[in-house]
Amino acid sequence: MNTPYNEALGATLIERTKRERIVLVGVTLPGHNDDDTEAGLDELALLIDTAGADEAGRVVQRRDSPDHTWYVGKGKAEELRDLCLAVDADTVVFDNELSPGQQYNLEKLLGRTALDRTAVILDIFAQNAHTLEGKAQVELALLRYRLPRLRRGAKANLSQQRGGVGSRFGGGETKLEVDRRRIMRRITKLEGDLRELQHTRHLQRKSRSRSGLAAVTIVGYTNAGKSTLLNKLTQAGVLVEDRLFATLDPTTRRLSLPGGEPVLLTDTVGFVRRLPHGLVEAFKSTLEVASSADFLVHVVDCAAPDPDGQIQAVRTVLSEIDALSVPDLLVFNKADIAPDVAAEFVARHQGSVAVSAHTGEGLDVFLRVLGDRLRAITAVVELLVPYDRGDVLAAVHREGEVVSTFHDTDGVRVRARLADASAGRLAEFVVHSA
Ligand SMILES: Nc1nc2c(ncn2[C@@H]2O[C@H](COP(=O)(O)OP(=O)(O)OP(=O)(O)O)[C@@H](O)[C@H]2O)c(=O)[nH]1
Ligand SMILES: [Mg+2]
Repeated sequence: MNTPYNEALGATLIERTKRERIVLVGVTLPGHNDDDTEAGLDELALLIDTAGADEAGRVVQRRDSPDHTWYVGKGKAEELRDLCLAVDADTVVFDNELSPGQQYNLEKLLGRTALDRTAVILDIFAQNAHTLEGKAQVELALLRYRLPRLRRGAKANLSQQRGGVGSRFGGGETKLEVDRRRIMRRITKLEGDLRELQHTRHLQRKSRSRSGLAAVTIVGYTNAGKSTLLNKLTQAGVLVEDRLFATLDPTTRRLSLPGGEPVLLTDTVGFVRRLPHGLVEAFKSTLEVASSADFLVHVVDCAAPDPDGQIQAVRTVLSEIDALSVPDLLVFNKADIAPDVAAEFVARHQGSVAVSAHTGEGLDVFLRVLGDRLRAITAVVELLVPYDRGDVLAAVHREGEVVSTFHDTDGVRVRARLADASAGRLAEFVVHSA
């Protein structure tokens, strides 16, 4: 496997020949209970499975505050070391965020790689990035994560020699200064590349908004069924997998609503609880498809253990990228396997709908509601189109929804719902806007 950031570190990655065995560690801090910690560890287990490793055991502890040196207490850290030996674990992963110092101390004590949740998420993103932009964004996030963790003289351990999740985040650096400078240069280069890619993306978006179509972006927790929904509605052929973060790069397809008005529907990267801030920062340009959309379709997995928590986590990320003000529609998915939960959530969230992107159940209602909601946010304008401008009339019909037409003496008076972009482009024919 060739991950993008090897180049930056001059490291050679060994093929993943075996699945790593990982011990998970969760700490319950004040304000949380043990169930929260277990739920966090269940999700971490899914994350490490997606990253290509197996859970070999769990350790939990309740604490008033993290220990400065090891995060857990000394006794617990020693217990962790014994467990690692007993179950032959390669790596330990904390569900909580470790400081570079804690990570270093733990690795010394345990004799194995110690990672946190952020590192695992970064690793999954690294495996799933395919486009130039996606790869650059992941590499940037990884290097920013790695920079404060570079250190002198730490011994390469077993899992580092084998490759795998641990090898890409642990220590093992000797040429400290050289590496640090090289990484900083690479970060600057990537930031420049990304600015350029973002500029291109803005130009593309501009030309798209000139098309006058409303931009609808599908958002939601990872594995909620966003890509399945896009595929079902538009035969987009986006990869669908029962794993986290299957999609990183946005895909856009044209979709005609029941009223005939076309919209642009975009599927993009999923969110997760405590999505590392550095990653959100690095993925700003990808996430812009949410903040710059006219409308968001928020897909929720009803079969997930805690749909409410997932809705909240998605909204937290949306607020981080300034997308909370974009109007949204909650879509409760997987109603085929969790019909009771779906019904309960629809009853609780006014205006929401239940669907199964898999069977297609409920999609007719979804499309009708989506059309209604979009109509409610697009203004009705009145245009006076001269009789010799059949092209303008055609554009109004193509891009908007015609409410009424009246053949007047000086041309056709058309009342139509038009997205702002269309109305702007046809401004010279607009005689009245509501
Ligand atoms: N039973 C059932 N399974 C579904 C439904 N929608 C999606 N799935 C399954 O859920 C899993 C995730 O679906 P995706 O469409 O890849 O989910 P996503 O939200 O795009 O996920 P990421 O791109 O990884 O964030 C796949 O195994 C799908 O087959 C549904 O309505 N019913
Ligand atoms: Mg997807």
